[in-house]
Amino acid sequence: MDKTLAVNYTKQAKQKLIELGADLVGVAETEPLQALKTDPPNLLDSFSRALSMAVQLPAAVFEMIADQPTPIYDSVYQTANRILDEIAFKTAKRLQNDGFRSLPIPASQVLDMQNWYAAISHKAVARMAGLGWQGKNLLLITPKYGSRVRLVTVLTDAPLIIDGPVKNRCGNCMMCRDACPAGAIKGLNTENHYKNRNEALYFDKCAAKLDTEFAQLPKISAQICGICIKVCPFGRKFGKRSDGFAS
Ligand code: B12
Repeated sequence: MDKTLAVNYTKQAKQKLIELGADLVGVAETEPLQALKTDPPNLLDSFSRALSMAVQLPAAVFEMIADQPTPIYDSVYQTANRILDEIAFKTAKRLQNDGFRSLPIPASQVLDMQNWYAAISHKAVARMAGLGWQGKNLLLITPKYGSRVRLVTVLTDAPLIIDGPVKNRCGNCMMCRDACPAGAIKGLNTENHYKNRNEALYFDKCAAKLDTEFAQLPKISAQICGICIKVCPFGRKFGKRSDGFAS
């Protein structure tokens, strides 16, 4: 495919994803992602590109979270995963119809429950696709919605034009570290990405809080929390009118 054709094809593909319900879309090159642990290990071998997509979550859900996840957050979490899986499925089908090998990676499927690993990290893909940076909470932080997004990935060999990573904007902010109910966030910054989870988190404390405490609460069906997402200053202003209409 020549460059102009690839530029137009990428533009159209991204537009289609927005129409399908994605709020943010970006393209990463898979070559640097080969350093990630994937399942299977050769997952990326026949794919040169990864499309990353994010859907925003309703802000009011986070306003209701105080010190533990709520049943409404649990429901929104399930719905977002369904929407993302559907967008990824339809995208992979569309790219395949255009002659490109394409694989949707599930939004929230854990393959190794002991060590908490999926097929591939959506956050790493999203960061390389320019959707945001890796914050002190280890989550992807987007300039517009903060961490109030869920992510999905489609691997493909379509010659899409790649986007680049964006600069980390956490600065000296420690709001997620101070609010974490597990005391799991170390508060260290990274220019690119953490070498491993334990560089950013006391990872076992985070996983234990979610798995043995929050996931056991009534009407909570998964290892969710939401507190470091809620307190992050990025995304807090989004969805709030400033023209007096709502007051
Ligand atoms: C298993 C899992 C968990 C486990 C383990 C979490 C973990 N950090 O690994 C538990 C149950 C503890 C958990 C908790 C949470 N999770 Co979770 N989880 C997953 C899941 C299914 C797999 C994660 C995985 O394989 N991690 C492996 C590790 C090594 O990767 P990582 O955490 O991304 O960190 C590394 C890479 O990002 C790497 N990296 C970053 N950029 C680059 C670039 C290059 C080139 C390379 C080589 C590496 C690299 O640096 C990090 C350190 O090595 C993903 C979905 C998915 N497929 O990604 C969701 C996911 C990460 N979870 C998510 C969320 C929101 C949460 C919670 C907030 C719970 C909630 N929903 O309320 C907490 C937050 C925990 C935290 N602060 O990290 C979202 C994150 C969205 C976002 N905005 O970032 C995801 C992406 C689900 C989704 N579809 O949106 N989760």
